[in-house]
Amino acid sequence: MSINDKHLSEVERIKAASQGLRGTLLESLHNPVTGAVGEDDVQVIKFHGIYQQDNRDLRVERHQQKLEPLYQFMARLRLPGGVLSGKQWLALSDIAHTYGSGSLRITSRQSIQLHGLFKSQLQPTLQALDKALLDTVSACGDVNRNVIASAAPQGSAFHAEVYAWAKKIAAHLLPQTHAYHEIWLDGQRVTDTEEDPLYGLTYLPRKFKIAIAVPPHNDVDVFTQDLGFIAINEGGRLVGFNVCVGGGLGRSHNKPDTYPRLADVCGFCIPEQVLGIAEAVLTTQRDHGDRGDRSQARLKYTVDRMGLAVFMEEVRQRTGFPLSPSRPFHFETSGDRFGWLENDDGTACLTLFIPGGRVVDIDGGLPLMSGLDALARLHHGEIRLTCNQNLVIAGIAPSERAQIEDELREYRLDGLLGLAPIRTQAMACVALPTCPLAMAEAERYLPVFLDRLETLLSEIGLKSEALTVRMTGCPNGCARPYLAEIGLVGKAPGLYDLYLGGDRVGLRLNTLYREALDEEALLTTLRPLLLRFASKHRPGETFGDFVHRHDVLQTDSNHNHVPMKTP
Ligand code: SRM
Ligand code: SF4
Repeated sequence: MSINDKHLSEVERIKAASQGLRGTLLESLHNPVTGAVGEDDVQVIKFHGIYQQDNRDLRVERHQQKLEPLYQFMARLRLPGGVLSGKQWLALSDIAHTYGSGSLRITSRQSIQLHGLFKSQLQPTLQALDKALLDTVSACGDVNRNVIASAAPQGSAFHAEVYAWAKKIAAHLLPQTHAYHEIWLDGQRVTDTEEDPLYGLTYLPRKFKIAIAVPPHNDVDVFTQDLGFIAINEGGRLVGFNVCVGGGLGRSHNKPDTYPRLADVCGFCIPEQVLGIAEAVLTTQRDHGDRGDRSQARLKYTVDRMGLAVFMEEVRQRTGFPLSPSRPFHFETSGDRFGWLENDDGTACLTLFIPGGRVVDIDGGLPLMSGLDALARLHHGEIRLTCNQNLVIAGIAPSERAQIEDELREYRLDGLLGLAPIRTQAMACVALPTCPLAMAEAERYLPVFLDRLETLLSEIGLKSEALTVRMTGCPNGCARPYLAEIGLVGKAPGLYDLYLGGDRVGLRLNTLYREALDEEALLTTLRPLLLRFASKHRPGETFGDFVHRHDVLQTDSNHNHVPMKTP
């Protein structure tokens, strides 16, 4: 019996009946009785890069007033490689103020989310995005998601080549339906077949993610992707990519058959083979992924069920060529390097830390949005987003630099450059109030927790330690907490599971250390470990490596391996 002979999940029925991802969205949009879209359309709209949400802070109040939840939508951009022009940034800022919550959220996949859009604002929002040559096609749903690529080194010709491949892969794997144009832009029904030439009628069993890393930077966390490419630079030339298959982080509490898994390095390909490999891995997952149980549907489970060697043999048959042996590579960082960096071509880049990835003007606080708007107005180069939710003003000409420095001071953004590394290396997912799956706070609570952790580190003499802390509001792993030296995974309001022992380059998963701790318990648990680290660590050793080396952690799951195996 094949894996898909069993009962198909409800989402499979919805996709098959969606008429090329149209569903009944047009009717839903024009239904004045509710702020929501129809039940099936909640699934269909995701393929257009949009999620239906409600403001969870207001749930109880709305319920007491006998009102339906305050339905609102989040729109996520498709932005391969995370590159925007200054003009596009300004358009986004304008859209956020006109239709959204007045903030832009830089995501852990190098994209931007607009939150707080009401149903009636969706069409105008997507039309305004279209005018700025931006869209949200396939930013969510059971398709290939935003293709991400290292944001560093920002200015080299090598990086430009890698970025071009990210765009080519994204274009190659884009669904062909005209539904997006029809529903959001011009309303004209174009005759197209309902069966996508690549994805078929029911698309993929689950989301599919691709990244390209440019060593020595693993800012994309390449081993957490369904399919990862590691760009190989020989003599300054892009000679090809190591191919990594089978990564993914999502898991559920109390469901041991769900787990994070790092991808395996399966071999090497030349650039001209990349599109073929991406298509073959994607279609192997399309045909062999579990369509009955969505918690088992990601490619990592398909790989573990089939066996890596069998999976890769299927890929080989589809491409018609074998992979060559993988080439040596070396990662030194997975975080961002902040401040000014000179590029090969005489220009410079300025990487700015964006707290929680949230770009907003805070009343009486930092005017971050206005400041970035001012920079976008005067900057003629690109703006790049990083997979650590930060932002790079890229390609700054020497003549621009003084003006940019003036604006930084004017809007007090220069203050973001001098923060303690414990803050700038940290990451949190969105969580409350918009994420329906959040069990605890993350983005809003991380700064509070870091205040206390920073004080503790100062007391112990570890203030300048660039420890990685990643926090999520549930075990789905959106801020990639399972790679952090200290990973905090929400279990219930105010309670977090504590994971320890990740490295700083994304080669090792951390391990569950203690469950369901509140703030006090987290700090009292961490204190003796940090004290021991402060007095006993080897020169240059990180906290994650230290706890991993010592008998602090329990023996690990089978899935916590350094991803260097070849089939
Ligand atoms: Fe995520 C679902 C936010 C990166 C694993 N993620 C969600 C949703 C859409 C909740 C939902 O399904 O209704 C969250 C929306 C919250 C909100 O209000 O905005 C959400 N995920 C995010 C973002 C915005 C986190 C952030 O703070 O930056 C990231 C958007 C990325 C993008 O631009 O495309 C984001 N999500 C990730 C990552 C990290 C990555 O891709 O590098 C992961 C872990 C890697 C992986 O996929 O395994 C991730 N998100 C999930 C999962 C678990 C998937 C699984 O295999 O089990 C879910 C839940 C699901 O799909 O059922 C999820
Ligand atoms: Fe929501 Fe959980 Fe993802 Fe955080 S990790 S954004 S709480 S789904």
